[in-house]
Amino acid sequence: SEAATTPSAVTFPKSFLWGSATAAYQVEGGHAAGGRAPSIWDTFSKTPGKTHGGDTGDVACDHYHRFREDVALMKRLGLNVYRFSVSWSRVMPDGVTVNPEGLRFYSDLVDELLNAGIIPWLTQYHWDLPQVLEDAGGWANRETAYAFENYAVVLHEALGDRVRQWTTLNEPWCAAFLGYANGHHAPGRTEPSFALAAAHHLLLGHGLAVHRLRERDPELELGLTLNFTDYRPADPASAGDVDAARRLDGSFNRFFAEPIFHGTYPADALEDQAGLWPDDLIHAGDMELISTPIDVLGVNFYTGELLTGADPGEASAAAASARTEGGPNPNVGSEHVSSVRRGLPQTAMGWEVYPQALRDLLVRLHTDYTAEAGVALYVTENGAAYDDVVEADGSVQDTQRLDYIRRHLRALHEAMEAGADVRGYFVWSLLDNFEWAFGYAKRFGIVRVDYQTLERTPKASAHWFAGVARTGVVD
Ligand code: PNW
Repeated sequence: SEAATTPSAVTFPKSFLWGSATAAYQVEGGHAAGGRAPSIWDTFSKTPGKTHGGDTGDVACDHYHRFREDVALMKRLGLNVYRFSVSWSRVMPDGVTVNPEGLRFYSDLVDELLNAGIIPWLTQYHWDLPQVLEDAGGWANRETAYAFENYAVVLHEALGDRVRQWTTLNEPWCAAFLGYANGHHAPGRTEPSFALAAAHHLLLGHGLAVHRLRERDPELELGLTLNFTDYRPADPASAGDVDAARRLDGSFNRFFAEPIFHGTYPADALEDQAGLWPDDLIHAGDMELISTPIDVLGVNFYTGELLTGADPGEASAAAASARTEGGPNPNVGSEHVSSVRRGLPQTAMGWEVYPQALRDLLVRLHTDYTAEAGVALYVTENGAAYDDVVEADGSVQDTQRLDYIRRHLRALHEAMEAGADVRGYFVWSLLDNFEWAFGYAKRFGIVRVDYQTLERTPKASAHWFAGVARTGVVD
């Protein structure tokens, strides 16, 4: 009703989808259940010194055994859609042979979601490559792209009758550059040329899968999810700062968007990375495959950064310091770029809260890429880690997280008013979970997980978000 909304409340279209997101290795646990074999994240997390406190995803949120409870929880919160990823090594433990018991888990999950009236939104790859494929060279090996295509077909055969929203990759930047250049992520390699090979083969795998799935099923909604950071020069009058922002925008944002939408790597990024690209990496026809038309671009957004190139005295890896905790520079070809704080409030990850950047980014993506291609935008991840406090009554009053989500939804709405075709929003994450190298120390959930009892407790942000999903109104 009118009276219930404040004058500045914003209202989203009825058709707008409200969801939450997770990823297999971060929530499932059940690491050896039902014939699952190790992925690179099992290996990496069990390598001393790689994750906070040696945390692993062996148990995680035990979603593998508790998915029915988690679906019921989403239903109670009134969410329309659930973005989950499939553990490749659960479904194809040796990378080749299909494991029916692994597939059954996802089939049961999908049925449970559909019975609850929740749309299943499947991500094929959220960083957990089967270890056997890594042993054969991982994403640096071109064959992995073809294995990924076969994996797409296996999933589509088993789930395509019920799953219509299909994301090939989540954040190939992280998989390639944190995994193979910076080493903060599995497989923990630190070879710039491997990272570039991995990036190309990830994109190739995406293209092969989209091409193949489109042939099999023209009505499927196909896409991928990229992570974007809004990079701006700290001092717009400084040529060094302007160049720093251009470089990271090139190697992080445009590096993936340009091949997908325009079939080329950005010329300036290629120049910055000259001498680092392996010979003969790009075969004839690759770029056509990579730019196979898609329907949906998923956007993961957390922060915007100011950059400076002015002080080469600062460690080059400082560019990503807040996001990777050091290690070799993940931004291959962009040494001597570092980030400058805006002085804004930060989340527990050290990421500055700057919602305006989400509005600007969505408008830019619409203008530069998606409008012309007739592609819909979804924010497939947005959210924040905070050091939550459990009150005496057991509740979690996570007002900072609630405020983070509220402000980003308002920015998203502004982008829609400016013409961006954004059709849904997924909060990261449904549950507190295994935050990669940060282990269980960083909590992103709108639902608290007690890692002793595995009990789930919706936080204040979850109750608030349920209201948004029900009314479409953000106050
Ligand atoms: C994303 N960076 O990770 C992932 O898709 C999620 O699995 C993760 O839990 C979430 O964001 C929160 O971190 C990122 O360094 C990791 O730019 C690193 C970066 C960005 C996203």
